[in-house]
Amino acid sequence: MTTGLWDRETFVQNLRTIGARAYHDKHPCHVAMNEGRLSPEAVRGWVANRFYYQRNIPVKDAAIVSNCPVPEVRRVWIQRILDHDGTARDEGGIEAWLRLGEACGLSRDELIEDRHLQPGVRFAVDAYVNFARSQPWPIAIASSLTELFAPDLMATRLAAFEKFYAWIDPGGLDYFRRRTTQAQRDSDEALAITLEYCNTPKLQREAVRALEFKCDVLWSMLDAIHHAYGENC
Ligand code: AHQ
Repeated sequence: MTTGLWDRETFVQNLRTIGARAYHDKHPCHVAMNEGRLSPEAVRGWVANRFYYQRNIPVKDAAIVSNCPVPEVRRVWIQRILDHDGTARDEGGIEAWLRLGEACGLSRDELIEDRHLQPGVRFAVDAYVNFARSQPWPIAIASSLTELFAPDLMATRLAAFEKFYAWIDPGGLDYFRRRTTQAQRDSDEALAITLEYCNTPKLQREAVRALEFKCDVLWSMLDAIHHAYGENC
């Protein structure tokens, strides 16, 4: 990569190049999932382990808000906490993921008590939360830019679940339905903030490295799930 401050187009292209190489839509687990090759046990293992990621997203986002001194950015970012926690007990993405678990034959307590949580998933997610707590807030926001690539994956996944996993109650798929639009809004906001506040050569390169780190977080989670649930995941 060249030295000096990148213009907007170059910065965006350098971020998108990371996803094109390393985003987890290319992980063999997701390829198998989207081709309908996951066993029910593997789907349940993925749902149960991804719950640990989902429940930690608002914790990560609250860390970013707590580190950010800019009210305009906090006002945008606090919505992400509500997206997952909801504004009442039976709302939000965490609740929707619990319902996905029930639709797959997992009890709410199995997810809430992390009964199926794999060590590698725990360590990858905890690394992400600690990254958000310890990095400068613009760099932590840049790490969420994996969502630039999420809308396509969400749409592909939803179609695959409806086509290949009819044993799952379709009502459990609401999380994926809402994420297609939420991920687009999220990534639009996160990209605008990253372009505005990662405004030195050093911060621009740290933003690209943050996206590489986050791709490794997501990839490592699937490696651990693949190790636990066998060939077709
Ligand atoms: O469901 C996902 C989600 O709520 C988020 C928040 C965001 C972040 O702040 O890092 N990233 C993210 C992602 C979600 N789902 C993943 C998937 O494959 O289902 C994708 C992941 C992402 O692209 O970062």
